[in-house]
Amino acid sequence: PREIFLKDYKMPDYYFDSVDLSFLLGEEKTIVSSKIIVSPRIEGNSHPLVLDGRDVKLLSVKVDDKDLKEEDFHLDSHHLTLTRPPSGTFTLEIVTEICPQNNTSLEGLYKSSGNFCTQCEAEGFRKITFFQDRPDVMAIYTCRIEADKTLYPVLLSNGNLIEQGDLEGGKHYALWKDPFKKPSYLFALVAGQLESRDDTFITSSGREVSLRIWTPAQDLPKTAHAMYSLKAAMKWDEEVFGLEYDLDLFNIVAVPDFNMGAMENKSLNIFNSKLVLASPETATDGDYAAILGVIGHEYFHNWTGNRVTCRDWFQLSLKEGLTVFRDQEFSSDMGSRTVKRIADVSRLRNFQFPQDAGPMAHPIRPHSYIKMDNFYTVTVYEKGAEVVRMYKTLLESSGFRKGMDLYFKRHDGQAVTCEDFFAAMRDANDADLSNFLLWYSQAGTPNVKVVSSYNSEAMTFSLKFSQGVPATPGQHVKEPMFIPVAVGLLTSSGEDIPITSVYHDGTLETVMENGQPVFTTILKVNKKEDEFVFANIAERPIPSLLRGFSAPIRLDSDLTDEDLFSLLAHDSDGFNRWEAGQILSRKLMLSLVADFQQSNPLVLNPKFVEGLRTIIRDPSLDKEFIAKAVTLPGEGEIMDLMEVADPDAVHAVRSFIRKELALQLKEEFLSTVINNRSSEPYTFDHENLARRALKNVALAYLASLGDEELTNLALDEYKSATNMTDQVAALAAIAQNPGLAREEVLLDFYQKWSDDFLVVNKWLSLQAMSDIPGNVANVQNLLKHPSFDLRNPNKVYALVGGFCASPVNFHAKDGSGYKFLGDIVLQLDKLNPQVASRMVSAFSRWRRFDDYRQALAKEQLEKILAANGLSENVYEIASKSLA
Ligand code: B3K
Ligand code: ZN
Repeated sequence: PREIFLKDYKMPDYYFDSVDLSFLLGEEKTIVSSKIIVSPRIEGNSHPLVLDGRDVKLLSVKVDDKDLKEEDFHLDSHHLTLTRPPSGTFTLEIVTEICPQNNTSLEGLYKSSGNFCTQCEAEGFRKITFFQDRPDVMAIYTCRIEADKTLYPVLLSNGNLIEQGDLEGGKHYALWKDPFKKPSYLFALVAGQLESRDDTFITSSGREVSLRIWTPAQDLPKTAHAMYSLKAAMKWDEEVFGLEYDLDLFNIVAVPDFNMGAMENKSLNIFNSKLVLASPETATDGDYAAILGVIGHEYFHNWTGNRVTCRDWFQLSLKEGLTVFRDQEFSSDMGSRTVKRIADVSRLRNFQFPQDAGPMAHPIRPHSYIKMDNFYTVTVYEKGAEVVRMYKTLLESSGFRKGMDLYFKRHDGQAVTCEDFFAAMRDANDADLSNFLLWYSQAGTPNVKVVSSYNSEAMTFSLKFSQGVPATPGQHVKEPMFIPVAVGLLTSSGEDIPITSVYHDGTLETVMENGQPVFTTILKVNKKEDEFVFANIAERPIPSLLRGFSAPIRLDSDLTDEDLFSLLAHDSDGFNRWEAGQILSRKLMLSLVADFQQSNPLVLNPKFVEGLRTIIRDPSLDKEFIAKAVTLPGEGEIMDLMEVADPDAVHAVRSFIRKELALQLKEEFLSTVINNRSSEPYTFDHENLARRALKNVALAYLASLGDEELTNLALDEYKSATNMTDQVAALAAIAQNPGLAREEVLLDFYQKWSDDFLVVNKWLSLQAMSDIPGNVANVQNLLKHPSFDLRNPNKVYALVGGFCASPVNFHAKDGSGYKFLGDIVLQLDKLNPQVASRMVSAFSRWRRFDDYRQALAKEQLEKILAANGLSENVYEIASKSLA
């Protein structure tokens, strides 16, 4: 396998001005013809034209209407090379044959539930025809689709429908033209038996846009929330960024077999069904929220990704980090900003921080890759979004908007780089962003330590920061980063202290806004050691550090437990109020883990219990916030903080605290369950989803005790549930403990929902993630269950992915979990390398565990690497994990 480097980027020698595609969709094979107008980038250049192609059979190739002579081209398994193309602009016509029916990789053209669909990002277009399959080659496309009319009544592609009609032999055709230039990765085609939910949206300039969401007929009733989400996203992008939709038609198609969540193909978004279909009976609040976010995300790509795209795949975060940031902001504005921030930061800590500390660590703009698919990561996406968020923190909303406006003004219709985005932000604001670009090139999560001191005579309060970025593969020496730290100061009774001026680098900076003191200020930490001194501070304050999680770092402060309890009770920054509780929880869990390892008795700090009791009882707090605040950090997050990760100890401690809280806060949890029931029909609005979230967290605590009374309470909740949120929450609560109740309710749930594959996936994943001892055998059996299918990614993510997310069973000391995954990865790799590679990633942190487990995991990685015909996808993850 060959590694590709950012530093080797070269502009293409040829551009494609227009691409006319024609598809004859058949049951055995599909014939693809393409007619491309090719121009040399530099007039008179005589470079060969290298086209990418994979698993495509070449039927013919013509240049300017003449068959190309054998000596003028060269064909190998990955390329078609025109060795002596004409010197000026010319017409290239290629005919290929492909077999979508046998394409289990789900990239290129494939079949899902009898329908044809495509997935081209990143490099799937080359599985359709020979092409310069790179994002800096942008062209105007037409697409003619011909197929059997009964089997494939609906024929869709990008842009506008120009022509359609019937043909002989029961066939029909459609001709689509996309007026916008695009790279091949945004091409899409869908053909099948689908029906649409139709609606319209009037843009701010008065253009009427037809909106259509396509699914099999029986699923149409479940598309209402997706349509609502789409319209909300269109309106939000106009209001917040002044960005309007640019065509008269916007299509979304839902397909059950899809590697990722969704794809932003120009005007023809293709979605994994689970991110479109929802009804109160079958989808949870979590599903509703995910649909809102992802429908928004793909729609927002129309500007950040499609109108302005990436020069090369190393720049992926240019569109993904930015678009994730945009979808996060959208969801915040549609719900609770604080709770959304908490959820996003938890995700970052649980998944991205571990990646940044492991063998696959890479900067948000990687320096190299073997297989690009492996770099659609939490680092490129979620850390990328944090980097975009820091611009907004530094430049404020209005400055950020100016930067966005300039970015579109400069680059609409272009394929650009992360520096271009940076330059637009800087230039629009005349800002000094000094070494901010290091966020794009340095991997690893910065460690920042802060020491505070108060000087009562001078009435000053000092914060001394020191920072360091850990070494990561290929990057041993790091430079100090530019870190915006949002800080507020609290009095001992919890009030915000007005901030007027801060000394830094020997100068006194006034931080007033409109002549008024501020309550939060942004400290720009950008040296290895950096000190900031607040002036006019009349008492020793409690600092509220990194408000809103203003930078993706690990912060270590000298706050005492007393300070943290005070922040938990009073901080005016909702995020930091939650964070204070989390810091306390992390400390508590780590110290109990040490006790557990030394066989000391486990005792829960009563102050911690009282802190949570106050939160639960506080009627002024948002219920969803309370639900988050009483949820302990995940086991992965704690293992990530340990010298040697000990899954058994972490699991035992987390279970102990949960049970202890359930016992000591039983009255509070019981009344929470009782007071938050509702007989009203389901609505997905903040008040109701917050109510359900809190009730179900309380129920889970209570049911963790496993006694009969509380199990019966959960059973009653299960039986009386009128929506999936409550039903599956009650099921999960009961299923925490092995026993008859668990078995019965799991069986009942399956029998109720066996016809709904999305609900069945919840049933699979709930069992897969279970921490009941020896669960690997149960998961093995589920592999053989009629509802499971190794070719469907959602099912693999639910069952195999779910299993690997359960630390105790995946990391079982007998190696059964590792062996299970090793075997499955090899089977999966033959069908779908992208999915196999996502699964093998569960091994990548193997060095974090004890020697015994290390040996077992290593054995599996070696077994995988030794297999014949291993995909590049799995090879890259497995070999880098072992390196
Ligand atoms: N851009 C797509 C990702 C496709 C990845 C294919 N390996 C989804 C998204 O981020 O919107
Ligand atoms: Zn995206």
